[in-house]
Amino acid sequence: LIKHQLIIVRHGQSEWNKVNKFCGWIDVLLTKKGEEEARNAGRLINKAKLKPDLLITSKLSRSCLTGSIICKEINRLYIDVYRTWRLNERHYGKFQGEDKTKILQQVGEKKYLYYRRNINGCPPLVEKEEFEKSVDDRYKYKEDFKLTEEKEEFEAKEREGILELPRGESLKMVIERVKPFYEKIVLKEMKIGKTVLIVCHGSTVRSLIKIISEDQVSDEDIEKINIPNGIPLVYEFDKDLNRVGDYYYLDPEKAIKRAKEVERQGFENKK
Ligand code: DG2
Repeated sequence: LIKHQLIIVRHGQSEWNKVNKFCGWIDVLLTKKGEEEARNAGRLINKAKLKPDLLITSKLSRSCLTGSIICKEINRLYIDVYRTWRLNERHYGKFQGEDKTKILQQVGEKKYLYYRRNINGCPPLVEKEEFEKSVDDRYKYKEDFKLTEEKEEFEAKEREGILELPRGESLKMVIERVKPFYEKIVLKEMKIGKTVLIVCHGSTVRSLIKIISEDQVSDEDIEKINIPNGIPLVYEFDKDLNRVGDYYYLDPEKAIKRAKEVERQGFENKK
């Protein structure tokens, strides 16, 4: 019997998705198309009669804005919001701001695929000084509201550990920072009965899939998974928070088509 639902969405098209640039931790906004994709995600959530009680986003504007647009569309702007750097996109190191086709030509197809999709593919790191320029006060600890007791404990640890932010990451490194958040916050919130809506990024959605479907999605499988913008996927759980079946997209047809386009990025300059 299904008791809990978890909804996960990649933000709508960003300004840099549109122009084929690696983005990572660079903070860009949504395009008009991206805003429409976010509204559409809201409509799909409505249609599925899902009612999120808690919105979780990364600290990057494209995810925050997508979350707000969805909540407006589903008429639930009042729900609690939690934002965390742990759900930020994978730090794309020195590739951030670079054209995908240019990097493909520079490193060749094999390495390009390795950097983008292999679980161990880590881009060259940005220098410490360069990184510090792009870090602002959003990454300083701030308690916004109280969720569960575990959250307080988790955030106390967070305060100690937050000094070392990433300067380039593989998916494996992303999984390491997302996993404790999923276990300590997301699962605990679901346990007390909340339907959680997570709005994040291509690689953080992939890391969540790897964490939640661990027994079913191998390191090789995850390499083939591409996440479309703005199409919610849903996980269902029983009362003991055991996963029931695998995740499904609320618009499966469109999800397959859009995921293909994401996979082809850099190979053809499709908008
Ligand atoms: C994209 C993902 O992340 O790029 O960092 O450029 O989800 O924030 O748009 P998002 C980026 P790919 O790994 O698909 O190349």
